[in-house]
Amino acid sequence: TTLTDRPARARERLRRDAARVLLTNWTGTSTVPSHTLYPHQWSWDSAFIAIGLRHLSPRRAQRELESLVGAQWADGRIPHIVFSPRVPLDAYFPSPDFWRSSTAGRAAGAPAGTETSGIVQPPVHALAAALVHERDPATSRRRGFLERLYPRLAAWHDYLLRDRDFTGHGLASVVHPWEPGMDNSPCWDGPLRRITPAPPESFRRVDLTHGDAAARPTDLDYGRYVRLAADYRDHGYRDAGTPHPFAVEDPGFNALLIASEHALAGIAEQVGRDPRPHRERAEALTDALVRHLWQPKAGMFLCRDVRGDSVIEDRSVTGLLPLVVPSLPGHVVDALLGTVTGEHFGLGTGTRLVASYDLRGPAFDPARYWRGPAWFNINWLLERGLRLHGAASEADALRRAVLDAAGGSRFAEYVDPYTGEGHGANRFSWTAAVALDLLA
Ligand code: 9YW
Repeated sequence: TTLTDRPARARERLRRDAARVLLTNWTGTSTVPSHTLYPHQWSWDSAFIAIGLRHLSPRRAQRELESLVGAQWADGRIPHIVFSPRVPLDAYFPSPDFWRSSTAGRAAGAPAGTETSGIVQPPVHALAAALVHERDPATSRRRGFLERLYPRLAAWHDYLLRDRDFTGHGLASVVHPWEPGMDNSPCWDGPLRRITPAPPESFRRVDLTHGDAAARPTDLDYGRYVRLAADYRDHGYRDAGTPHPFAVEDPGFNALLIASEHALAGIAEQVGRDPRPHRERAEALTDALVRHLWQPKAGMFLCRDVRGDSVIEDRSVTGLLPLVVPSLPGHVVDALLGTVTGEHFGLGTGTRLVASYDLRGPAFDPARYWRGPAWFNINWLLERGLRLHGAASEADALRRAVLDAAGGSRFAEYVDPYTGEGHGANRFSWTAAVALDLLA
């Protein structure tokens, strides 16, 4: 059967259930990923949420992105969390009194009236803004949506390429495992070994009151996350002054920057600005990505440990995300398509959805967060990438599998890639959002 064979009633039920998740998780200005586990606004979550919300309310989807960029720092960074002042401090850790953005981040341009984290997440926002605009250009124009977003998105990309290019490769580095959005990926195990964890008694994990410890990062991971974030904060969140002992060139993060830079070219055109600098930057980034992170023997992109000056050999799904990049060399596309369906990711042969980590890798665990489970935002990106590069039947199959797993798991945060069994929070916003988008 194909997607269109899915009985109309089942599609309608899934659409209604997904819509209900997004309506319930809307706070009035933005959407929480989950009321229990993540009760504030998260940066890349908001981008995926807006992509789904545009089918329910284009205006609300615009506001989702506007409220996020409203917390942008003067140096251009879009913080990974925008804290809601209405949520108690002990509802999430690290809380605003840990990050202290409005005081510790003042020199880097943190806003005075809003508390945020000081790190970032993958730059998928310009892509989201373009898709939100396309859904209802008239409302977007009437509200001046793109006019307001364009300079902010351009400043965001400028920040990444100005302050985060540590190697001179022309790629952005991430400086904390939370930044690529894949917290406990086995790729970070090596670089993290150099970091002395903060003592366990110096912080209290709130996540374990909502989540199963076996499906979450470990205490040792958390100690290191805390140490890195506190050091960045204590250096005023200034990249030039911080040693950044954890620095990684991540292919997925940079691929999303490329896709967003292409989207920004389209947005520039819409608002009467010159799109060419964005196209040129997208092409330069694509060349740098292929030159520095493509690994022909692995048939995929691999991360680079900037401090250790070495390739990180673990195969993470981040290395397949460059499929969203339009102008990749043909041999790279062919190899990536082979890897998605090959023994390490097994799409269509073993797994239902693409796993977050190598099925054959030594650290693979089908239930532990970013060490194996399949994630819906990632599978949405891969569906798009497969379609972009002409693998229509694989894209159709993945679309169907995402919808089945989303509905079957009650919109779980992440699922076992083999069985589709849900883990983490349920009624998770981006899961509902990408399902709505794939149904549209
Ligand atoms: C954290 C909110 C975020 C996601 C990340 C995911 C997790 C933990 O939850 O991060 O405390 O920030 O790894 O990708 O954006 O859904």
